[in-house]
This record gives sequence, structure tokens and C-alpha cells, in this order.
Amino acid sequence: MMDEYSLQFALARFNLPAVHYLETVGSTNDYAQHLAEAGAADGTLVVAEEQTRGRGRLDRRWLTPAGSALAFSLVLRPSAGEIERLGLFAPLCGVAVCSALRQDYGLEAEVKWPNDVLLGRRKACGVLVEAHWMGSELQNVIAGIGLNVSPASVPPPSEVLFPATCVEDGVGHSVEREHLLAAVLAAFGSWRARLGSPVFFETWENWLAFKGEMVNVESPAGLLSGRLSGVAPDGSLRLRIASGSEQTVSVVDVRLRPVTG
Ligand code: BT5
Repeated sequence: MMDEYSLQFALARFNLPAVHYLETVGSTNDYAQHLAEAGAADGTLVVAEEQTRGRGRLDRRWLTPAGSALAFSLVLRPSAGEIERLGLFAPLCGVAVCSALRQDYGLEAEVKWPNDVLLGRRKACGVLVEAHWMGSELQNVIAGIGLNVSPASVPPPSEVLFPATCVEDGVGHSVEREHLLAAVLAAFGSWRARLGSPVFFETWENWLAFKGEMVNVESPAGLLSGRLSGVAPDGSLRLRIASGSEQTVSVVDVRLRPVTG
């Protein structure tokens, strides 16, 4: 059972500026943003047992039933170098979760571009990174991660756009959420230090779901079909389309789907 004490204990080695443990909250991203506006330092962490208004991208909902998942947000104050690679923070979260699930739990986790994490081709984790600006000046970034841990966290099929799963279904036994969170934070720190480096892109690409396969990408510009070939240095997706030429798709409103049948 995760509680405030076990959480603080599991995270002690990270020397985070603050850890806020909440029984219930609307959205950890919103809570973290309030803390950021009040001056919270880089690395301030908000963890909730339950979210009542968890958010996905584009006003979609993210469901976090009490006690079954990890829902957390980090306040980030990017350095000048990181600001140039802001678009890579969301993939960074995906790569960090994947890395923790692979290294610490032996799971063949994959990143569904741009940043969902799949287990057995089902979504186990979603990422919502929000940058807050004052005019042209970046104030802070909030990195929010929702990770399904026990089966109770997995929404019914009618509630999801893409098949869902959880970590415990992958490993076949129960998982201590605070230890999983510690593994993700360790991976986040280590990949953040290499954000945008060749090994970052190599790893992201190695763990990319549907690589070499035909996918459909729905974007505001229309439906694009092609063979998924990898990621470009700005984080956009590379697709080889029917004519044989390569097209890139940037991270705006996109939905990626494998071509079935
Ligand atoms: C995401 O959006 O996947 C980003 C989710 C980010 C959630 C974290 S939790 C901590 C922090 N605080 C927040 O308020 N948010 C962040 P998107 O790609 O738009 O996917 C949303 C879609 O995923 C929904 O429309 C559903 O179809 C599906 N979904 C909702 N809850 C799910 C769950 N628990 N597991 C799998 N799929 C889910």
C-alpha cells in the first residue's frame, strides 16, 4: 500500500525540493502549475491517489481510479539548452517510463509516437506536458504522467480510443507503486541529462512501436498512411509513403494507428 510515508521513503534518495502527496485532486498537472506559479522549484513532485478531472491531450479525459495507478506531475524549469528542445520533453517522459519498465520490470515496453507507452500493443501510460509562457518567456513546464498499475486502473473498452492495459498484467504479479515511481524518476533524470543526444534518439527509435509497419496518422491536414520509419531530430515522425518518399509529421493533433486487416 502506498501512503505518504512509504512514498517519501522510496523517493528520499532523489533529494526532490518537495513531494506533495494528495489523496484526491482534480488534475496533478493543474495542482503542480499552481505550485509553479507560487515559485516551486524544478523537480517539485505532485502525486495523487485519485484524479477526478485527469486530463489527456486536447481536452480528452484521463481516468485515474483511486489507489490503482500512478498519476504524477513534475514542475520543470528548463535550462536555456533545454528550452531549445522543449518538444522533446514529452518523448522524454515516454522514454523514461519505457526505460524503467524494461530495466526494472523486464517488460518489452514500447513508445507509441509521440509519447504513449504500450505493453503488448496496449496503452499503459499517457503523458501530458504543458509549457507555460508569459509572452515570449517560458515560465515553467509541467510534465504529467499517468501509468496504469493494477487491473482496476484499466478503463473499460467503451471508455478508451485505443486498447488499454496495466503494468501488473504485464509482469504477472503485484507491483509497489512507489518503487515504480522511483524507477521512472531515476530514468527521467538520467535521460533528461541526455535530452536530444544521439543516444536519446537511438533509444527512442529502438523502442518505437510499429516501426517498419504500415500506420495511419490522422492529423489536421488529413489522413496519412505510410510505413513508420523513425523519428527526426525535432521529434517529428518519419513515414515512408507509397511514392517511396519520406514525409515527416510533427507533434500537433495527431492520432497514430496501426493498419489492421
Ligand atoms: C494522454 O492523453 O494519454 C495523456 C494522459 C496524461 C495523464 C496524466 S496523469 C497525471 C497528469 N495529470 C493530468 O491531468 N494528466 C496527466 P491522450 O493521448 O489524449 O489520451 C487520452 C485518451 O486515453 C482518452 O481519450 C481515453 O481514450 C484514453 N484513456 C483515458 N484514461 C485511460 C487510462 N487510464 N488508460 C488508458 N487509456 C486511457
